[in-house]
Amino acid sequence: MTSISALPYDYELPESGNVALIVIDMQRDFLEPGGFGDALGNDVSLLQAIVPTLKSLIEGFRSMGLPVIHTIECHQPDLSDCPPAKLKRGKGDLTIGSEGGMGRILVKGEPGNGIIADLAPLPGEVVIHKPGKGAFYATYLDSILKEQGITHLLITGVTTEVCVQTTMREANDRGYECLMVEDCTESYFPEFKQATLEMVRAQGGIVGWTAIAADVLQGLE
Ligand code: C5J
Repeated sequence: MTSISALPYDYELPESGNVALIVIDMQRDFLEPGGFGDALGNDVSLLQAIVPTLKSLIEGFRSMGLPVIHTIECHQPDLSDCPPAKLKRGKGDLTIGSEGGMGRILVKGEPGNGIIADLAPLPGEVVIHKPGKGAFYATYLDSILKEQGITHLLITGVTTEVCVQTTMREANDRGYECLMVEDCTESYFPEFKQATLEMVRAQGGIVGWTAIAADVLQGLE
């Protein structure tokens, strides 16, 4: 039994082979100056700050032969997979499909839609293209995890209160034991990150656990 020091109490893994690292939406448009997040007036340096720690965690998983699964929030070029409600949300000039600083916003294959170079997926790693905030909605993620016998998910990426939290809640409802890695997730709004971490682990871990990356790596070694 592997045990990771976590909140609200230690997180236990029956066998290390049952765990996957989920890296949510570490995309250029959310993290780089000139991208969508920046154009909306957000401070992207907040999100960039987690990259070194997340990179170490990803490399730790790779060195242990454990699966790393990446996600990308994106839509088809004709936006046929974008619900009208999502498309018309917000009142700014830039919306999904608009021409942004790094190509069309949230459109599959555009430069800004890709994962940042520092965290580029390795050949053979699963990359889930997701039209929703959660990584389970309208994707094959659940089948891929089930095929590989994965029961435990360590969840990272951006933004904490949107795609990361939605994915963790979707996973929890599907029966996965989930842990959010505190220093490998970030929000443009620090108070939203803090609130998310607290609500996840409240009431005895109602959605799951939280822990820092160093404790995750120590527990898995
Ligand atoms: C957002 C995300 N915030 N990856 N996407 O729209 O959290």
